[in-house]
Amino acid sequence: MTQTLGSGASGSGLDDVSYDQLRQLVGLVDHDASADPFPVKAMDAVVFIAGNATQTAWFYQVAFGMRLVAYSGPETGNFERKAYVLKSGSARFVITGGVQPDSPLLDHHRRHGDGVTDLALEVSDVDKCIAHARAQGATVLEEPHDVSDDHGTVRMAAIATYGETRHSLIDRSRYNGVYLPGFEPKESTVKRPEGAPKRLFQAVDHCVGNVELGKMDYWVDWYHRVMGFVNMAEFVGDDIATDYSALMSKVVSNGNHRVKFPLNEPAIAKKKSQIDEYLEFYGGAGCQHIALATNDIIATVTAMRAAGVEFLETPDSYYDDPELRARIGEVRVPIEVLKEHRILVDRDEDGYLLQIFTKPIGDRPTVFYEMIERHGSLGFGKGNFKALFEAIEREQERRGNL
Ligand code: TYF
Ligand code: FE
Repeated sequence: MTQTLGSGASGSGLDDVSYDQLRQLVGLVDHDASADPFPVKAMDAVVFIAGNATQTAWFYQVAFGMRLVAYSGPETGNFERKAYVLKSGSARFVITGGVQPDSPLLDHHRRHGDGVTDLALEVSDVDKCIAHARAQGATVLEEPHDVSDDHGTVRMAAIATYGETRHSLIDRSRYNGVYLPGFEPKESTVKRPEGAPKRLFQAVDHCVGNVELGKMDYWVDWYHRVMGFVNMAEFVGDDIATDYSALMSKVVSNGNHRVKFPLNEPAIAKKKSQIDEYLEFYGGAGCQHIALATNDIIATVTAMRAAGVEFLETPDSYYDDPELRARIGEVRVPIEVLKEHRILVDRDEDGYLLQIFTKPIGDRPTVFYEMIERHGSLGFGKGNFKALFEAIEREQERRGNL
């Protein structure tokens, strides 16, 4: 199959990722969407509010190797805010920031700091999704409406999810502009370093939400009812939670696993939960981390480190553990190479994955990133949870929040 997903109708060719590539990158499964009450095609965009969108857009170009493709702001007739659209493969980020002092974006930023305001979803039928969501009691923030320009028409709407986060629903099947009406094409002036990979990641793999204590099951049920999402096998239950993780976690996804949303809540454990730290500093529930799928995590991490990105440290003991070595077996590089780059590895019945986590990328200890390279595994690195959570707790302690 050579069908292309998630790049919209506007593909210049540069950003296209084939269905077969995506199947490997993010772990797709077969699914019949015809009976789906809320058919979701893909993430349309991860939309951020930043205290300084102009500089944050620069960060994603330099440190994450993303390509600037579009812009909207005072120069294009939007006097209230600036918005920069960045792409890497099928992944699209939109960085927004307030220009006028009374912009609601700045109020949002005052409450939450830099963070994700919208996990926008590409859907084939906005009206059908909204009718179903409304019948299931979801809060409709924007009714279905058309927006048009010379490049066609986009139909869109929005519903509320956890905290002040929203899901915009976007049907861009009748549109061939660069992003949305109101945006103009804009090219990066940042040059890719010599020898750097063409792009550092190809797709959004999953977007994790942190919700308040006791609310995880509410939101899992909400994604079942409102969006027809299904449970994925991987979860952190009571047993693991109190021993070392200090969190509980379940994963919901759309039918073919293209869109995966793990949901965390704090657990009462021996130490202050990393989820409580997030909730305190974000000011409530919100998006905790975005996992980005790469087909060469070594090259990706090398390029990101060279640009100054800081990753969590994994101790030597992780790599020297004979139990880990026995469980992991052969992977595409020697364990010594993973150790050199501090990349984590996990194996399950379907295959293995390589992953690494950045430190929080903003001023508040809230949003961070994961880079993930899948080789058959459809999981989230359950075997790494202990080592990972210990690394997160070391950082929490350095911040004085443990
Ligand atoms: O998305 C996941 O489930 C993994 C592991 O606070 C994880 O990336 C889970 C919770 C968390 C940090 C990472
Ligand atoms: Fe993750």
